[in-house]
Amino acid sequence: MQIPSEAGLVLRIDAKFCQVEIHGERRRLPLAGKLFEQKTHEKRPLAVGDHVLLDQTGQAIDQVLPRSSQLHRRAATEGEHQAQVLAANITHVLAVASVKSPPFQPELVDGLLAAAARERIAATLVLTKVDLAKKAAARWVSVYEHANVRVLETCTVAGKETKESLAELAELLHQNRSVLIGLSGAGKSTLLNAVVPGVTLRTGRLNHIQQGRHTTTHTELLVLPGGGHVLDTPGVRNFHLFCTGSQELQFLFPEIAARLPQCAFRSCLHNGEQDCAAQTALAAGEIPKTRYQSYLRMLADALTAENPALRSGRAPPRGGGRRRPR
Ligand SMILES: Nc1nc2c(ncn2[C@@H]2O[C@H](COP(=O)(O)OP(=O)(O)O)[C@@H](O)[C@H]2O)c(=O)[nH]1
Ligand SMILES: [Mg+2]
Ligand SMILES: [Zn+2]
Repeated sequence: MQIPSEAGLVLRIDAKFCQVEIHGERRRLPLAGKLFEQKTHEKRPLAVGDHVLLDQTGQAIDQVLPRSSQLHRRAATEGEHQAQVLAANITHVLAVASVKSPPFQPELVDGLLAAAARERIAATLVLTKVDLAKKAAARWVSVYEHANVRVLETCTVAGKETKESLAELAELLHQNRSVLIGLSGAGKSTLLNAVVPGVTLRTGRLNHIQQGRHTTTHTELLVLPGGGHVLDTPGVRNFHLFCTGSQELQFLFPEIAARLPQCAFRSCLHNGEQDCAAQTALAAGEIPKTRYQSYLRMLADALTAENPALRSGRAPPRGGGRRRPR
């Protein structure tokens, strides 16, 4: 996509203003009222990472240019049909998850990876604090190997640094416009401080975070010396996909979709159907349990969105109703 030279890059969004990099300068600019009037399915008119144009006076943001990619989730507080765009125009998603303190949350990680896959954005799982639980780290590495996900095992504690994986992370950061996303306290800001010279983000003591205090309070796109941009985000607790169809979902879980050709039904959702190869693989330990559970939870979500009658809290139909055999 060609970005016009007069376009600015949104680095940070505050209550009434945005910080924009434009013509090599950092400016604080308001949004023109018309941006709020356009009805879209998005919660806010623009996101960090957006390319924008100014109005004729050059004093307000007037237009948001089409995005090459976006990482979005279903807005937590709004209706089901609103999306929250966490980052626009990014080329790499870094799902950051500690192996311990706070505990690894497979459903959150799987939601992030699925959202990236859906937008065809490359993704890496960054396991942090491997010094605290080496065995658990190895287990998660093997789970995500099945999913063809690149995993970096990291530790930033002085004297125990995982030099090789931190160097790989630095390389990734310099080559991409990336977003670091995961639970609060996972170690995102600490990672950036460790691998990007000159960056000193505030990091938090975990006991503060457990009381619900985030140390990274806003999302800001950092321009890295040596190339690349990175977005350090405050923590996300959950990540629900926005408007993903039940048939489309399995293709975001490569190790599950790979079984479809062997299932009895061409449209198998691997949700209790007869002769389902994915369920056989699960029973044989060839598909990790946590990945399958994440898939089933997201499937229940997708089926509910497609069939509002299910919204009363009833379980999704097992076997997915009528199926056409092969
Ligand atoms: N043991 C251990 N603690 C870490 C490591 N990385 C970060 N921490 C701690 O985890 C806490 C949260 O880190 P922070 O970077 O603020 O997390 P964020 O909310 O994801 O940005 C801090 O107290 C860090 O010192 C690590 O590799 N090992
Ligand atoms: Mg932080
Ligand atoms: Zn199946």
